[in-house]
Amino acid sequence: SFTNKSEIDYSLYLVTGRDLLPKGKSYHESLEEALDGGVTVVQVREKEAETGEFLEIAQQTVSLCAKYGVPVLINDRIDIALASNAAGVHLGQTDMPISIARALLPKNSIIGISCTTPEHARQAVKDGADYVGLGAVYATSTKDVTAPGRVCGIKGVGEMLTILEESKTKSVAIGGIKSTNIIRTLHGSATASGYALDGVAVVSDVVASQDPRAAAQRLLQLFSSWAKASRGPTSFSLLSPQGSYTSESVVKEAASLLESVRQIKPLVHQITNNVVKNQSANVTLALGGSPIMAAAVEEQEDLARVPGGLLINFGTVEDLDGMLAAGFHANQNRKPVVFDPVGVGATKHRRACAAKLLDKWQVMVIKGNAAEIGALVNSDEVKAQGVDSLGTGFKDPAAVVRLLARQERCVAILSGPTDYISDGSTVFRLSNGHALLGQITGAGCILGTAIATFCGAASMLAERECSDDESLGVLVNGDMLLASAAGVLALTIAAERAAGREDVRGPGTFLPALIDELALLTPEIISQSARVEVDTL
Ligand code: 3NM
Ligand code: MG
Repeated sequence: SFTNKSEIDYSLYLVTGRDLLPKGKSYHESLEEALDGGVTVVQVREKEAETGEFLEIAQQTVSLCAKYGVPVLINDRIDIALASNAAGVHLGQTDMPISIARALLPKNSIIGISCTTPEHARQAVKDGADYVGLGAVYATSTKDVTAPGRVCGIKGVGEMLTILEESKTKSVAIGGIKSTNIIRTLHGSATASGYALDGVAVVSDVVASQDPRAAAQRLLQLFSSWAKASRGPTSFSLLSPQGSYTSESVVKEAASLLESVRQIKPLVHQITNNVVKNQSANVTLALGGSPIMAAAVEEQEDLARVPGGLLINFGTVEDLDGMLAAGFHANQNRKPVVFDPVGVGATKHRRACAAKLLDKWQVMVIKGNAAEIGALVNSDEVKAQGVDSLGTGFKDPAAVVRLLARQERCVAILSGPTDYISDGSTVFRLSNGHALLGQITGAGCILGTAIATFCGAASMLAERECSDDESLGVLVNGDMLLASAAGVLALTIAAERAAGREDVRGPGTFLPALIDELALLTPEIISQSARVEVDTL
């Protein structure tokens, strides 16, 4: 048995499910292959078996797992745990209270409990649970989680992690976790200070597999690469390298990225609003990218396989299902997802849609004006009117973008007379632009387009430069902080130049001139005109 509880590795926690075994694979065979694939903890879960049968399965499991040095926990049943000499139990909210289980079991037994709500998590900490199972993260058919509030989502897991953080209570997430959503689950649930899950618990992804060894290996490999990438003090987003930036280096890289955009011609897939579709496509073309405006759910999986960037702009909040699917598939393919939550503070509906999107997929960049960013961080410092922001902004804009970046674990951009860009640690302040941008519709939207274009190029460039799969990023490749800055600089510098032209007499002549100046932009112009300041934590 296991005497040192603190050394238990929760990375890949297998919950058994005999009813899910594929035809022709025995329980023993499947379990042994899964252990061989790297499972680190096993919970025996038997909801139908009689006591005698449950005990027999538990005993077999304990002896097989002992060969692999893997601890076994028993679902619900203290008596079975005692009789099989298991390492402990896993309890549900309606099972034996932790204190009584603790009194009945040998000293050093492991006791874990399932939590769905922050209240459950608080109680688990109070009761001294050794670890908690957080979920259901996603809907699953393995267990009935159809009751309202029973699926907590990635954000729900994150809320519980903030409660566990102080006591450093160990945790795994459970419910619908697969190799296709594990990275997103781990990254998206980590707290603003980086407190994260200790592992993931799965049933069907391993148990229902014809090849449980490969299924376990895949999950463990993904978990490990995420855990490795997320270590370190400046890794809130994992979207920028842990290096330091200077204003010179940012300008130099931005200029060079323009060259890359023109060479690579990234596909920039945009699901955007009807007001700005045409000008967004033209901005993409002018920069050197290749626009596609495709919103149907059915085409998202195919489009996501084409490298480039994805922009989701919900200015008229249509195509929500297409947006959900697009971001999900982009995540699968490590394609950067740029989110422009137009007018998110304006209505309850928009807030709900944004929450849905941000829970479904991992965003790489969020861009908004003061009212939009304020709504996303629940600040009422800045008031909104429709999709426009009123007033000049925040007292401490740098702190606000840093906060949003940490909250969503992405790059956050606050646009305005000065644009603030942060990955949760570094903040860039960019001060190019022109007041005429405020007089045309969709200036913010085309800023999103420019950012997505540069992010697409940066990710494709980085992917080409990767010599092997090992050095590929877990979420996306390329430096999304720099790419975001490059996109903002390109648009704002082109705006300055357009506004300065003699033939531009107002907003009507400004827009076509802006498209021209984007097309005429060169790396040299960026180098000469960019105004960038860098703050590092
Ligand atoms: N407990 P799969 S969800 C056993 O939310 C279990 O407490 C859950 O199975 C909870 O990995 C669940 O196949 C089933 O989705 C997880
Ligand atoms: Mg139970």
